[in-house]
Amino acid sequence: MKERLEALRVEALQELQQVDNPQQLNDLRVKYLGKKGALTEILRGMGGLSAEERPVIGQVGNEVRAAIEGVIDEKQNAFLAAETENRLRAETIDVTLPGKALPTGAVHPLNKVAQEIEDVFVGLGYSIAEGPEVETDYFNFEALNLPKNHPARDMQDSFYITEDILMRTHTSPVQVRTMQQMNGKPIKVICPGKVYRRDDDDATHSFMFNQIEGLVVGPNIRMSDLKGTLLQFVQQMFGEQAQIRLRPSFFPFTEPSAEVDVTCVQCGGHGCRMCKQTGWLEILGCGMVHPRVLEMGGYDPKEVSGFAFGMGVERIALLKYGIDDIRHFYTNDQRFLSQFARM
Ligand code: 2NL
Repeated sequence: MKERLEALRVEALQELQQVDNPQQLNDLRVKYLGKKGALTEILRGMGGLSAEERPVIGQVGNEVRAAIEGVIDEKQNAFLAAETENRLRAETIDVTLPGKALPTGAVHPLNKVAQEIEDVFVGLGYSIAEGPEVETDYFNFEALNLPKNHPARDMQDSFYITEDILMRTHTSPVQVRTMQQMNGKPIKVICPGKVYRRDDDDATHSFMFNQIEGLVVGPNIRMSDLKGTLLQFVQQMFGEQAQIRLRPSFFPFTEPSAEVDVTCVQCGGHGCRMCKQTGWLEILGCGMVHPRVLEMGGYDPKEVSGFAFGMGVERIALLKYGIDDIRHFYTNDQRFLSQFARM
């Protein structure tokens, strides 16, 4: 019996050496150590042994079992270790690999320039006011001193919805609404937004464009306040070297009125193709609020005065980025737009 046990040990250990997967290992465990396994089979014969032989054979049986179990555990651990290593290898991330560049969006250049303009005036203490794009004749024209048969009210020039309702042609109606809401109190607002005019589109005109108007109303507001404000704006927008000049002009809602030029952004004022050798570029219109407009806004022109200005965002953006055609802003060509993502 002892010889059979020793032979079993040798056979089992030999066979275990050949094992190369967990399934095989488990099959051998059953084959040698299971309830109906080879070792159990041999030890079943212990009933026929003498009292002296039984403990000796029992001892050998335990040793053989321990030896086989030992090798099985060893193999088992080796399989486990290999499996863990494979899993870790599969999960390993090389953090030094370059990342994938994801396509990112960017703010449209017009919105970017509008934001910059707004930031300058917010920095000067202005509030921002918005209003409807569909307006009544009263807010768009009448309250701005453009009487019923004024040429600017020509049906040919505006998008009318009914005889009395139209797409606003400037953001001034927002300022009229602001004046009426402020009940005679001082005002310092800018009004950004889309405006609509029946123009044929070309390099410098569009039936829809973005305007920013400003309005300041209060005691002793002077033309010098207007000039200082506009110089501050222009220098923050185009650089400290920028200068302005005012030329007399006419708007029905301001008196006096002026057109404002900035020193050419291309040549700095020496004269070049961009400024047609004048050294100046026109950037906005302005003036002192007409007394009748103050009155219709609920203000007493003997008590307060005000200045106002209006500029086209497209025009400022064209100058700032040296773009030659306003239609680039609306075509949405990615080759054009993506250039502003990095600026
Ligand atoms: C331009 C010129 C201007 C105004 C807008 C204004 C508004 C009120 C009262 C008086 Cl409520 N004036 N706005 C004044 C002067 C010029 O815009 O060339 N815009 C593109």
